[in-house]
Amino acid sequence: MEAFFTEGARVWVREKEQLVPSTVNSCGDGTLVVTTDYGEVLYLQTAEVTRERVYAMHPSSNEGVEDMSRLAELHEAAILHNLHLRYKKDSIYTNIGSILAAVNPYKQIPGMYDPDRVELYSKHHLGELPPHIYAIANECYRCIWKRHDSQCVLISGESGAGKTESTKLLLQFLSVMSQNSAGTPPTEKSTRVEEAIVQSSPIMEAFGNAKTVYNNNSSRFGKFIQLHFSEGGNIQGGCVFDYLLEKNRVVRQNPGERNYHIFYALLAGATKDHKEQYFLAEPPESFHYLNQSGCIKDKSLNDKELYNSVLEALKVLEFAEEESRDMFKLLSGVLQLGNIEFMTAGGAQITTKQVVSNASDLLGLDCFQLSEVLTQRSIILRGEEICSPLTIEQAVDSRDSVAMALYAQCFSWIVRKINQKVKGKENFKSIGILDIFGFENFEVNRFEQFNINYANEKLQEYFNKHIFSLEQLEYNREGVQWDAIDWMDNAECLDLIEKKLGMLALVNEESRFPKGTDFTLMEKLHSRHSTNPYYVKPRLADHQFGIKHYAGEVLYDVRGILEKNRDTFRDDILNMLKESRLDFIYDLFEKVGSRNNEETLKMGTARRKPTVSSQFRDSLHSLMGTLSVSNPFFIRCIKPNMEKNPTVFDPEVVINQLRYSGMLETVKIRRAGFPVRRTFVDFLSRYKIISKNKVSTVGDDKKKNMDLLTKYDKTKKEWQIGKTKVFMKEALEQRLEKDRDEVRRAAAMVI
Ligand code: AOV
Ligand code: MG
Repeated sequence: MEAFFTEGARVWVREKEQLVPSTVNSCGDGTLVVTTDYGEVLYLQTAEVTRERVYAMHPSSNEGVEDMSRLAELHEAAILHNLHLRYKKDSIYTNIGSILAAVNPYKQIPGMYDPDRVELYSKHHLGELPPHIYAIANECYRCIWKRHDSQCVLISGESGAGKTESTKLLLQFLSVMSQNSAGTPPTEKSTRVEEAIVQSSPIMEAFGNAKTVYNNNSSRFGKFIQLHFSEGGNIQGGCVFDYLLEKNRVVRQNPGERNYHIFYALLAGATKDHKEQYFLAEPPESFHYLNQSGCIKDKSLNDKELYNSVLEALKVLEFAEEESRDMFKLLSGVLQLGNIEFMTAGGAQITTKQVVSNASDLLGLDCFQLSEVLTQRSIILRGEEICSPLTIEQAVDSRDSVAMALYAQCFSWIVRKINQKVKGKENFKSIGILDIFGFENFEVNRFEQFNINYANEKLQEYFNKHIFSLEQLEYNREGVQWDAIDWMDNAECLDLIEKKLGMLALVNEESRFPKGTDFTLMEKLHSRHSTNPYYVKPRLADHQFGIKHYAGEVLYDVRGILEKNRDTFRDDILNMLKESRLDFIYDLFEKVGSRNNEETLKMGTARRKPTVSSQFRDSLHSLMGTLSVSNPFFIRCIKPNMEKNPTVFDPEVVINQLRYSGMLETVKIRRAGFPVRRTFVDFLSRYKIISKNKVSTVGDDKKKNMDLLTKYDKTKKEWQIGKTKVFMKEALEQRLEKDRDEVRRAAAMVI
């Protein structure tokens, strides 16, 4: 039978295995003409149009839903379409129960984050107002008291998806809640902790973010911010943990990318006097550390404005004037270092004497000593100093290692300073917010990407564990009936990376092995893992290995991995820095331990300190430990296109992210499951207040609870009773909470 659709009807059309939302243009004369929502016009022979190929869309899919667990049609195209519909209306947030999907709008949406929105969302329960990051922040805040435990918000998404912006919005909301809370007001004299925490963002971003091909403000370090709340609801203190700053960027950038924002900001914003004193009068193009990538400016980045906001933030955080000055001197010194050039004449010789002298001035170093360490290496052997000349390449490396060490130490110092400022009591509960560097797959991927993607893999594991495996376990344990859901487990990929004899272990083993090179490492990786389905041994490239990550296959360049992982720093260079006339520089390096001192120099036992990747692994594990004792909220950030464009919703780009993040399965499990659970006692004590007059007072807790739940939902669709707990859908909990609030409010008015 010939299919017939009226003009303007909304349909799903199956094209290349994928369902595409479309509108019927015409139907007749043997042809069905439709325009897809992604702009394509399709001509189909009506005789071939089967129910498989074209079918009417459910009205709910046409209107869009705020919570995807309410979608009438459940397939990935429907989820994609729902996000698209909402995106077109500037509704970038969509709920999946209490999980939030956030599509990056790449533009400011008017009114979206105004103070009155904070106010509004703080007064409503999750689900009562349209989805918003403030609604999640509010729920998280309330949960401290509702659940009596610490909370955390885990923000995931690939590079440029919007994690850091989301983090700032959460901080902003929580800071307002803290200020408005009924708790004891903090002393007014010094900067309030909330303000200091909010103001730490511009500083950390200036020093830790940079333009990459994926994101003009890409975080090149991971951070976990913990806010400590008092029982009265205000922030009493906080703590920032930072992870693995990409220090290589200080000396080298890929085409189209930039160094850390702060360098350009300094050059754009410093006063004339400072520019002269710090040798900054030349434009950014004249600095080797800024001109290698061909990218100095971007219209989305305002370097001068950033400089001013950093100065402002430094003031709020009460950095002393000398401290700020020392920091800027260090940055200027790094820029000068980059301009030191060499030529060969029986070993490397410096050709830019004036630049060395400028750098020494700024860093408080002895000019002669600096020239020496850059061109020759000296070691003390049995009490005697032995010098050997360096090649140009080695001289450049030593110059770069000084620059990187200065910058990395300065960054750690800033984080320490911020922590001193925001430190406070930790006697109640906390909210932690995790903002890491997103998944990356560049043309060339190195050690940094290996670690970044490993961290993302870990975060995905955490998500899977919470959303899928713990959930199923709990239903089984409590004897709750429900349909099991298949999900994509990334445990095997993580095993490949971090288990015993896994890739990390090999990298570390080879780093400790004195004769190890990048190529011996690659051979070992290939020979031990090439049969692993998650490992990729490229057919052609002789310097690459690959991993099939949850978010896609990435090839890594093995060259440079061992050196970066060892992260050794020459003793003679370290000693020179420790002799700086400037207290600031001296302090930065005072505690940096010597790695190659005499006793460890004996080959074989050298490099006892943990390698970069093993430190990173340990810090990730310890972070996971912290997270596992708090109640998690998840925000999944989604990039609508790869061009940073505010108008394009690229279905291919989005669907890929939905797939690898397990969005469809998440919607399914949220729909099938009962994500809210409370023990019988807990449930009763919380909702006793609304059960008065509604349920009989006889019977045990379980019976009383069942009575109340039945009053709310006779069909039992929204709740189940387990062995020790009540299980509910989020919507039912929201109704209970609302009624509880009303009763309490009414009671308060009577008094
Ligand atoms: P990321 O943190 O997830 O990437 P960002 O949070 O830096 O990504 O977002 C990238 C850019 O997208 C921002 O600089 C904004 O221009 C824009 N953007 C993101 N979220 C919003 C929003 N809610 N409203 C308006 N614009 C937004 V990386 O740090 O690269 O993984 O390592
Ligand atoms: Mg970021």
